[in-house]
Amino acid sequence: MSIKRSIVFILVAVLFASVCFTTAPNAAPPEGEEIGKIGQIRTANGASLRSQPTRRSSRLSLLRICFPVEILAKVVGQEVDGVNTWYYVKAGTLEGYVHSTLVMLPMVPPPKVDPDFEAYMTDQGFPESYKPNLRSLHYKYPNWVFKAQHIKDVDSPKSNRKPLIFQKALDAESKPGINMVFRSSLLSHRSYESSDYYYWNDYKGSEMNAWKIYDAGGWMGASREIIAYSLDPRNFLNEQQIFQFELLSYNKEVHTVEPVQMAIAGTFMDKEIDEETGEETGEVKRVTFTDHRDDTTRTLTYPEIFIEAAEITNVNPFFLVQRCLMEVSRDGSNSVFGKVEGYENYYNFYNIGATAGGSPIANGLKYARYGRTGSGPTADEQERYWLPWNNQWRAIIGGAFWIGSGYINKGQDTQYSQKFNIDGDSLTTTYGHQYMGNVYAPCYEAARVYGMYEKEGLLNMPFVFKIPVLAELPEAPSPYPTSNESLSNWLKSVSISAGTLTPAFNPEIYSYSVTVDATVNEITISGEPFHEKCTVNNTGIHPLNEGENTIVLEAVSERGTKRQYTIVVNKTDQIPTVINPTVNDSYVTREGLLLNACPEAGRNQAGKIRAALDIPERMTVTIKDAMGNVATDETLLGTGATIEWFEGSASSPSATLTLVIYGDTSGDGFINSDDLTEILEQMYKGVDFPSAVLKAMDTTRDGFINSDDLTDVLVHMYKGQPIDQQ
Ligand SMILES: [Ca+2]
Ligand SMILES: [Ca+2]
Repeated sequence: MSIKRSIVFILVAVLFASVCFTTAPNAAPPEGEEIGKIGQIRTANGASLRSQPTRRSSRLSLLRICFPVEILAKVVGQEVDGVNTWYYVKAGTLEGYVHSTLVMLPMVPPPKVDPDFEAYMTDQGFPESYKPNLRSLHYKYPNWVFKAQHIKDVDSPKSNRKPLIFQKALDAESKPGINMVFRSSLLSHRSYESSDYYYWNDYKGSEMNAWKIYDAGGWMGASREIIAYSLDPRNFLNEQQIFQFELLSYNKEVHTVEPVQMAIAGTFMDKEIDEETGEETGEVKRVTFTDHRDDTTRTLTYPEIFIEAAEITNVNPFFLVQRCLMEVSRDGSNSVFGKVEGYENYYNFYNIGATAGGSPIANGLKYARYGRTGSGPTADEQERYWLPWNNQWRAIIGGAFWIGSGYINKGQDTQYSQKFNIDGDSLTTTYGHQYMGNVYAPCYEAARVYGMYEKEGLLNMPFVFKIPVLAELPEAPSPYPTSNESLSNWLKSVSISAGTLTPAFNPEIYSYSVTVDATVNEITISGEPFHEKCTVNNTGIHPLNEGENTIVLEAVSERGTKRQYTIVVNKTDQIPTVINPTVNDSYVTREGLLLNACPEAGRNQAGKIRAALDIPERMTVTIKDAMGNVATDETLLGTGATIEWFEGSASSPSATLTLVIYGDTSGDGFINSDDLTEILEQMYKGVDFPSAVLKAMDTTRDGFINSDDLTDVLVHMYKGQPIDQQ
């Protein structure tokens, strides 16, 4: 370990220990062999990031497949499956231990240049940014064949196709509803577009309310970043993920009998079994059957049948064998022995139609014998899929037709292209006809297929990889998003201490104006975000100059993205005239209060009060209830309601009256037990109330709030005797 790195290590350790001491248990940087490479998680089930190199230690995070990890050191830890090597890694912002078998290490470059392979790559037209990993792959697996698929833009003329630009493919694949991630995905993998993310539901506390859920499985829209990562072929040029590009159609040059023989070695399709002893006889297994095309009797080995299936259906025979073994296992299941009662001599090598429920195998054999209708194959099924599958040869070839018909024989002959149907020359609708919504599907499929070949020791087979090449790729491969921070930066409300926002506040309107008069020297602005981890800059007190004052509220998401709400405060030179308000109809004004609005007589209704006001020309009156909401004529007002006279567009009132209804302390316009409770709280607990409320509590007007006032309220409540309101 270099000195520099050691110092960094110690600093990181100190920071980590001091910052996080009270939270999760932390990994401590270990002594160990320095690695300093970027690997990635290779297991479909993900990998636990642990605080110590043991499975018993606490789990800091679950890292999903393909998550990049910087391997800082290699250490000895708990032995798992015979391996005691663990890596100390940096994964996103976290550091901890991962068992070494869960990490795919970067490829090793070849020791020297291979001029033939260089010429081959140039001939194929691979961009430079593809070449380093292809060199490493070729060095380790010289039998592998890499074909460049130059992706064409569907919008260019058919006769003169142009290369598809990466950003254009990304735009098309980023449209809502095309690519999805599962509900436990990192926040940076989820879309925050308005069609996918409901920012206004965040405050309800459950994040599930905040995303559009596409089906019962809880799928959410994928972020542009994870789509870019998944779409950029250069991210998958390692020995595992390259299986996203495995050619699933037949390639005569490499898909020959010998490798298929390798693929089925040791399985139920390999050697004859002695009926008596149950032991293998050493004889290669052969199948004798009637070829329905010319009614001849033929005998073939299983590898020969799979090659014939490939020749006839154009599906990769390795893929067919792999699909077969995945479905019926290496020892075979009852789907392939032709001995199930009622289905003797019927076969289903890929479990097609073996729907769950009841017995899947019986369902599959029912399909083999009777087709979809369950009462005998239709003419179409006989023609297209060779149903009924009444011998092994017909079942393997007919099933290959069935498998190939959906995607492979329509040109979508890689896992990648079944997910991203971006080629303009595709036989199906470009950007449509995508097998799955799950944006991670090609990664998982590649891991599964690679894992199987690896386990069987078949990685040296001559696989063909059809690798898409897009134009104008970003210089560096689009990175795997690792952040788990929110992007929500919408404001729920904005309040200002003077004037009125025009238009009224809306989280998706970003420009407002406010007019204030010459008496307003400063304005206080506050903003409340929807998301608890969103912060707001530029709130607080702003001094005002005459003319336009621009204030930009900046809502900053947890991840640091900003959303601006601009408020232009226009301070005029107007100085509002101060007037002495007059109210008719036996309402009483005293010391800024409006009195005698007896609730029993309905005199506290806003419309009735408004009708009694004297409103000079050029003035308007705003009436607000005790909560500060603008009242309509029907609103019943209580103590604390305000009546304000404004001159022209002035923001400060020329006069203000505050309503007091003696006995109504809660401000709702009724005198009842709520008010009694408040009076008791004031009397016995000294709870503080606004001055208008304190006035309303003193029904006897003697300057004290005591049992006399309480009696007035009780007598009013139980005997209906009005409280004097004058
Ligand atoms: Ca009340
Ligand atoms: Ca009193």
